[in-house]
Amino acid sequence: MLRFLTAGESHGPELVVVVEGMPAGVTLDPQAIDRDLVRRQGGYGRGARMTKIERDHGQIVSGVAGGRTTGAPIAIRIVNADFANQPASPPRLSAPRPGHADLAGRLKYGLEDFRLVRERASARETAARTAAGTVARALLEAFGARVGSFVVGIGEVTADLPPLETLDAGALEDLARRAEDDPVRSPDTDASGRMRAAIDEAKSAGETLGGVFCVFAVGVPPGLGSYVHWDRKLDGRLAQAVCSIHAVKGVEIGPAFEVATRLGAGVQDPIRLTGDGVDRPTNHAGGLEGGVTTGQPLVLRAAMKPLSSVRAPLASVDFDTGEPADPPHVRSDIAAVPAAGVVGEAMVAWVLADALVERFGGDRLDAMQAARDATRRDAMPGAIEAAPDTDAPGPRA
Ligand code: EPS
Repeated sequence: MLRFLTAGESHGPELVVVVEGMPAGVTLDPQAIDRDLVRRQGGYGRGARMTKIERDHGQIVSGVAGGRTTGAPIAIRIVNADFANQPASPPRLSAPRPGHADLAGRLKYGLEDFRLVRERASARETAARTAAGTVARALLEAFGARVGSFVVGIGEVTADLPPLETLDAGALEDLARRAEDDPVRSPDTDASGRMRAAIDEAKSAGETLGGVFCVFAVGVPPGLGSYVHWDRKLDGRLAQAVCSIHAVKGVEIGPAFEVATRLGAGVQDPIRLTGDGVDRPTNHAGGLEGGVTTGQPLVLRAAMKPLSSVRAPLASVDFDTGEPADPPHVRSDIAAVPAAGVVGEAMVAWVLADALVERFGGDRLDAMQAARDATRRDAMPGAIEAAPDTDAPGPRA
């Protein structure tokens, strides 16, 4: 099993992530961690901290030797530059901010200073997740799988994109390449201009914006996940991982909400014979059937609510005085959808890497690749060589 834990507060000295269960022998480029950290830090609509203060860098402290993983836990540190700017005793926050975890933190942990909740609930934690995601990507790459993302919409502006179910691996990667060069990570440059204008308008009004991003994975080996139990279904595992990103409130696999409005026959993905196996002309299923990867591109979209720090007064209560209160407006990003897409990549990469380890064994890369090679012909019509023992007792199909 692959797992990671992060530690650290938003304005504390640093963030730390410990990745455990990575197989030995995976090539890990330390600069790839920084590249992903820089991608996450950027995006038009970020606030002063991201644009002026932080320069995120991942320092690998264990688990990698000679550029390869050793099988030992991999610890990575990311310093918070803003720690140096913090007062020795920051003022107490006694009124919870609606939309943030403040009130939940009091109800859950009995914390009286809402600042203590905010410190750990902050989306700053996603920098550490991004570093874990880069480690996961390194394993995926050894299996020919790549993860990418692009922004679909910010506020009311939506990119003009082809229907999701028609996008093959090449088309998805092309969209991501275009998004990579765009200030809001939109592949549609015309919509990008309107998204930035909407962000400018929101900023002047003291407002914030949410949006939708798409994350995909191509080259994913078929057979990851399982249909036999609810908690092994990969669609559920992906939705959990992506929904755990700060401010993400919804996740759909493939064009799920659109498919829900149509008749059944038009939204299945036929199975066709080709010279060397089978193929699927469409991908309404988003790369998963029965919660198992099909080998088609895995495609999901996530909806992010507008960030909760707005200038307009929001009704709250001062828990020290018991009086109605307006919590002070604090520094914030205007829109963090481009960043959330990068974090989405990290979470999807993580879930897929975990499923790879589960399917092919997780001690060493070469043994995993040999196990993968042994399953390759299952995708071809014809008998499967090492079929399960059909004489075993039990129900017959
Ligand atoms: C965040 C508030 C802002 C964002 C922060 C998330 O930080 P601050 O309160 O220091 O201005 O910049 O995002 C990050 C620091 C980051 O690395 O993404 C929040 O309240 O969640």
